[in-house]
Amino acid sequence: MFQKILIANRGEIALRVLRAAKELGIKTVAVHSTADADAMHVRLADESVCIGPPPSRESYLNIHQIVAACEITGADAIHPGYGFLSENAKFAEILAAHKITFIGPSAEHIRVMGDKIEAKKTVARLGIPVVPGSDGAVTDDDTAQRVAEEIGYPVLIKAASGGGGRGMKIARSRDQLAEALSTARAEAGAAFGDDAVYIEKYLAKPRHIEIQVVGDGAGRAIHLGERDCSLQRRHQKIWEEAPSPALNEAERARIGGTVARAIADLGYAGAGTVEFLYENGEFYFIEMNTRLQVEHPVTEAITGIDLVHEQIRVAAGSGLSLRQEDVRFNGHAIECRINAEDPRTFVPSPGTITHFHTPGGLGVRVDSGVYSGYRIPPYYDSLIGKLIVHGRNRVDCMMRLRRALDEFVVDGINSTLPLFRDLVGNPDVANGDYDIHWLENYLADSG
Ligand code: MV4
Repeated sequence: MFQKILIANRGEIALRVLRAAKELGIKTVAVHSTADADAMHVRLADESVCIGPPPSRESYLNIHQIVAACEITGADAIHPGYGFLSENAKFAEILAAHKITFIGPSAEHIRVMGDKIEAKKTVARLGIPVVPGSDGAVTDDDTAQRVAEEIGYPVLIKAASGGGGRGMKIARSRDQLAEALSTARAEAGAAFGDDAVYIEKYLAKPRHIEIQVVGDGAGRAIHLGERDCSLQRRHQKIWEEAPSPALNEAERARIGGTVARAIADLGYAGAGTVEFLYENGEFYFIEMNTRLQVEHPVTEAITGIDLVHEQIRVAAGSGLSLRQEDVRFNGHAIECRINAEDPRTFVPSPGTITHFHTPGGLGVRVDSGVYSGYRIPPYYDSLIGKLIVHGRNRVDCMMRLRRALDEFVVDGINSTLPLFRDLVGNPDVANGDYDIHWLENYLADSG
């Protein structure tokens, strides 16, 4: 097992990883920018190293500084958290060259899943259902037209180097296709330095359902069920829950089994998420994330499994702590992302939190790196905490969530708490009756 882990991140996720390391008896090293000298992750770590000025590219994305911090402190391994360097194949390679363990999958698996065309080909070969579309990149109008006629309009043109919703264009009919293709290619080239695009059937009202997996890198993998992340705005998830209100036990076992088999065959190491669109009872792969995700706690709540423990174990060569038959799903969990933003316009609201009080009690977890008197710097994302509530079933979970939201106090800045207080009282949300467009329609209608 590792003696010392460096956490190449900040905020609530840095605390999340610190806690898991401490529980395993592993020493921790925090890194921070000059803007984060007062941050909780710096206070809670055994050691800390300042790695640069506030802008991320000079600190949390600065590979040389992070490797140097690792060598100075003698850390054996680096946990990247999410965002920043977590899905950077080059970073994983550089660490390998320095004999530092990257707590995550191989550089090769990160690279394959980062190229959305390669990812889709790879998972399709492994038996995962994908969205009907082109076999690979499409460059000419004739091929685009042939594919579109085959799958039927509307079609969606996506960038191979995109992901997370960036660089997509819809063509609703043949006369829109050529322009959509050339615009998509030009925008992809400008945004990513790669103009490769591919075509898919456009799904009009899907849910976003993702499967959590963990592989041991040696041909074994388990799935930990799904999360429904359909409630989102501009590709930012705000509410995630497990299990999905849309799936039954048989559907869960079937898609979970398919995904776990595929991830095992791939030889994948560590935690990963396979994202699907779900419409009319069918799953369609869209992307795979090769990192721990923001919303991982809802899976932890319903399985009782510590995902960061499993990541560390696998990276250290200790293997998974459990088999598929040991995984049991218990009750229902919902996560609300509390952002320092205006609850209607979502404009960021950095500044000093004058008062911060978190809810507690049975089934309530708050993951946050902030405290009363903390000043949120303007340089990073606006997540200030996550409220995760667990109940014996969805109704109990919603009752507890309403109560926990009532207790939560964030003063001095704007937060998205009022939005969640509205959402828990909404009949569609109460019924689990929503798709990926629901929240944007709701915000437009309630304006
Ligand atoms: C789609 C789609 C409809 N049809 N693909 C957006 C993010 C990227 N990961 C994939 N995305 C979508 N791909 C087909 N074939 C609709 C979306 C989409 C979406 C997906 C998940 C969560 C929120 C979304 C919001 C808008 C569009």
